[in-house]
Amino acid sequence: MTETCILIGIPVQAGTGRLGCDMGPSAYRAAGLGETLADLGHRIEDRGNLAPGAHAEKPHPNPALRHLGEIAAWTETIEAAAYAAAGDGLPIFLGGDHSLSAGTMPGVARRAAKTGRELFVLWLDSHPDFHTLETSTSGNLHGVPMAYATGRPGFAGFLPPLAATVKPENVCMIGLRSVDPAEREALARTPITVHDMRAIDENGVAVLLRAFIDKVRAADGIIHVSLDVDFLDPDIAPGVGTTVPGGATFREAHLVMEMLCDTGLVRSIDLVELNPFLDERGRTALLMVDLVASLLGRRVLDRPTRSY
Ligand code: HAR
Ligand code: MN
Ligand code: MN
Ligand code: MN
Repeated sequence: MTETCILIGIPVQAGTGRLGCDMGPSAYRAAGLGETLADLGHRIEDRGNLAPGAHAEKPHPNPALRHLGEIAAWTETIEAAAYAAAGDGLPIFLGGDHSLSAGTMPGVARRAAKTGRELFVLWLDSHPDFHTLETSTSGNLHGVPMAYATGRPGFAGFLPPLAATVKPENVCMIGLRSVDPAEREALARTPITVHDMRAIDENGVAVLLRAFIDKVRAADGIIHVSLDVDFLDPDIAPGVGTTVPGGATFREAHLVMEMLCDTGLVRSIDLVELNPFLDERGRTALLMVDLVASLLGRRVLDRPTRSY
C-alpha cells in the first residue's frame, strides 16, 4: 500500500542527560530514510525540523527535574504538529530523545478520537518511561512520556490538561529490561501490557506481538509505534545514550516490523533516542532506517498478506 510518509524532525535533547540526540533527524536523512521509503513506492513529504516555542524555566517541588519549561514548550509544539500530520498521512517523528512522545502520542490520540478510530500504542523500549514529575529521581524527562500520555496524575505545573490521552489498556510494551522501582509499582497498578526480555526469551516475540495485533483488530483500531533505539541490543545499535545489555536481536526487531507491516494498521511512528555522536559510522541510524523499511513494505519474498 502506498503511504504518504511525513517526516518530522524533532531535535529535542533536553530530556536526556547526554548531548547528541539533537543530531538524530540529520542522521536519519543522511542514512537515506526518505529515499529508502520512496524506493518502496511511498510518497515522501519532509516537513523539516520543529523548534520549541519561547519558554521560561518552570519551578517544581521535585528539585531533580531538568529543563521542565523547555520540554513543556516542545511538547505543545509537537502535539500540534502530530495532530496535523496524522490527518495528512503517516507521520514518522525523527528524534530526538523520548520526551518527544509526550507530544506525539497525545497528538495522534486527538486525531484518532476525531476520526473515531481506537488508538493503540506499541512501545518498543528497554524502559517503560513511566515516571511522573513527582517520582523521577534522575530528573530526565525522557523517563516520563508514557505516564503523561496515559493521563497519570503527577504532572501538575507542566501544561494545561490534555485534549486526548492514550488508554492504558491499549498500550503494549515489549523489550523491558530497565525498570525503576516507582515505575514497577505503578505499572503493576495499570492495565498496560508489559513484556520484559524474559517474556521474549520464553515465548518468542511473535507470540507476544500476535496477541497485541489480535486485540487491535478486534477493536478495529490503529497503531502508533514508539521505537526507542535501546530496544535493540547495544551490540547492533551502539548509537544511544542509555545502552542496556540483553536487548532485541536484529531478527527479533525485523520480525516485529514485518508482522506490523502485514497488518497495515500502523499510522504513525516515533524513532527516538538515536545519538549520532555515540554511533559507529552511522550503523545505528542505518539499522533504524532498515527497520522502518521492513515496517513499510520491504520484504524478501512475496507472501500472502496477513501471514502473521
Ligand atoms: N528510568 C530512568 C530515568 O528515569 C531511565 C530513563 C531512560 N529513558 C530512556 N528512554 N532512555 O527510554 O532516568
Ligand atoms: Mn533548560
Ligand atoms: Mn524510551
Ligand atoms: Mn529507552
